[in-house]
Amino acid sequence: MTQTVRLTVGQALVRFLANQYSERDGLEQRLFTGCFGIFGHGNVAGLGQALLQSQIEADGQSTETGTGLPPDDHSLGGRAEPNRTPRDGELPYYLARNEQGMVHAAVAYARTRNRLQMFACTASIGPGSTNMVTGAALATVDRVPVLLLPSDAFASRAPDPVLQQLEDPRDLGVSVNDAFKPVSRFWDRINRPEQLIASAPAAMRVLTDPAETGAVTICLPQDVQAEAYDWPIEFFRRRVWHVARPAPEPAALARAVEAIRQAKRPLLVAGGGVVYSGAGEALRDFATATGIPVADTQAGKGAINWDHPAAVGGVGSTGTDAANAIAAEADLVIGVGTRYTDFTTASRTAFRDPAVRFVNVNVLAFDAAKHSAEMVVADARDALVALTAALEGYRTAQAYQDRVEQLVSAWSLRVREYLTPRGTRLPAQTEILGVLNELLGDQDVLINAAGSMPGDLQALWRASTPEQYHVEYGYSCMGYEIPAALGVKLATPDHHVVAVVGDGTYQMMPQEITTIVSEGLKVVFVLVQNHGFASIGALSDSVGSQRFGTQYRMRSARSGLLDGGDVPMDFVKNAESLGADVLVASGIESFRDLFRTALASDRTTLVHVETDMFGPQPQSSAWWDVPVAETSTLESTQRARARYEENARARRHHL
Ligand SMILES: Cc1ncc(C[n+]2csc(CCOP(=O)(O)OP(=O)(O)O)c2C)c(N)n1
Ligand SMILES: [Mg+2]
Repeated sequence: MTQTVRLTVGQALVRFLANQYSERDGLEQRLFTGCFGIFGHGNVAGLGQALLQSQIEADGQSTETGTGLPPDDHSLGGRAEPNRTPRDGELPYYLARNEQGMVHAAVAYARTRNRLQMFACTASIGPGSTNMVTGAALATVDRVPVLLLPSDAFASRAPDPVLQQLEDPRDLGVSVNDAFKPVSRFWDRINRPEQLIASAPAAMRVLTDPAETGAVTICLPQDVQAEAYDWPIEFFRRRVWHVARPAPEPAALARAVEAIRQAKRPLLVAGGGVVYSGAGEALRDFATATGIPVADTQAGKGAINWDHPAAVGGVGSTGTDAANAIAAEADLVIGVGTRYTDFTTASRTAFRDPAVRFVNVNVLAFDAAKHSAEMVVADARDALVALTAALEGYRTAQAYQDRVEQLVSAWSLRVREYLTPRGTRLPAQTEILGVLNELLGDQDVLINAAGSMPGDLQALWRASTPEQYHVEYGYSCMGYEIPAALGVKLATPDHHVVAVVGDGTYQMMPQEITTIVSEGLKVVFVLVQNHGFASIGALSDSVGSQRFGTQYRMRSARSGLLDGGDVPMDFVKNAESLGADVLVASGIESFRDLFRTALASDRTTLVHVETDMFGPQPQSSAWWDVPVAETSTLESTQRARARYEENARARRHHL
């Protein structure tokens, strides 16, 4: 007879998650480091009770928590050494402040752990759950695993409509959690306890599959979470998920090799897949052996060190002039682990040789097939090693290598110009980035996601390792940076974690600062205060919309518009009130000093620096397709439309 154990669905899920492991290259580790959560009536008695019980059982001492104890000395200072390495059978709980923030933190954690370790997130029903939808989309777009456990209305429907329940008169099976379907790689709802036996392993498979991974959503009706069932004991056995390195098919590899051997001006584009695969060394060896230049995307930056002779920097709309010149002339593009977003292809204008062909190496066939490429559906590291071996004797011509070198050294001079302080009262943002690039070590982490900084960073940041460069640009989600600092710090506690945050993005999601402080973690924030949207302001200008609605100004009594004085929002007091130390810099030298102070401090610190919204910023040689009004009474718009039509002529399909 099968041995069983009687547990609630919440208890069974926690026990199951605590027994999952991942393995790649012989390294076996816990798949789930913990569970972020915010409790409400949807999960407090279900998953909440189960998380508490797992913690108490792991303590093995009493059946009560330590909540009655007085707070320790560290409760305000953030000096404690957190030690939440999960114990056997335990899923440590982390209290976040906003559900979107907790998903961002979980994603940042999983990205830093190369998708081999991750978090679950539990939310109450209704708003708590739908707050996670944006985080789910980010995870799925960026191909980073996170397990989402939104609570759902009663499966029994007995008390319907329960507080916060959406009612659809045509379909009583619909809930707000159906909104997770398009942004999840796997979606299920557990209406009967035993459904979890099929659902949980299926979810683990997707989370640990390099091609399919993203947000995985298991909706848990609040009555079912607390319902007991007799679970077969084997359901909770230790389970190891082997993270695959699919090998390249010999025939596909041969076709790729043939295409590369014929190429005179090949260019390799390294995407995030190179990083997740740990293919940095294989990439550098490939480039050294073949002389093929390597450009990178936002997610792939650092996979090749910036000073490698083959490295040409970021490619595309915010790329370097060197990479874009080479892309324009390339007769073969080798895309490795990239999904070719519009920023990478400069909205399909980057690759201009009429006869350009593509070879794509990707674990996901969907991406490998893009631009009518020769498809190599395989792990990036193993495919690069195989390609390097099969290409023995092949090398690009010396003249081509010389041209690459010339373009790169010309670009280096431009970089120096942007990073060098100009001595103005308000520094340019690029000067700030220059100081950060100078003072951060190879394993320290810089975080950014939205605004004008990702573009400047892609063009100017010199990354020696991929760990150093954590820019979320698949979803470019304002509000990511602060919660991401929490996730990255949990993943890499021994290194500095620095999030550069725009004033716009800060106002979207500052509250996880409190979570960081409450966890006793130390990170550094750099708040770049330019009183509005430098990014969208410049974009607005370029499309003829005159920077409309892109500055934080008071509504003026005279004009009735938002063009009065600066809004007296006090970021310093705000960050202090959340528990951070704040240092206010004035000018670039003061910023350098205070940033050093912040690095040396053992407390979470925000360095506030005011910058010049108007730059200067690196002007890209490549285009980004943002349609301009076809008809307008504004001359600025009419001029922008003429420019748009001119640029759009270069846009092409690669068929
Ligand atoms: C959640 C979200 N809303 C809107 C946008 C569109 N958007 C991109 S950048 C930006 C302004 C960012 O302002 P700030 O953080 O001050 O950075 P800056 O542009 O000044 O560098 C906006 C509104 C976005 N990317 N994400
Ligand atoms: Mg701003």
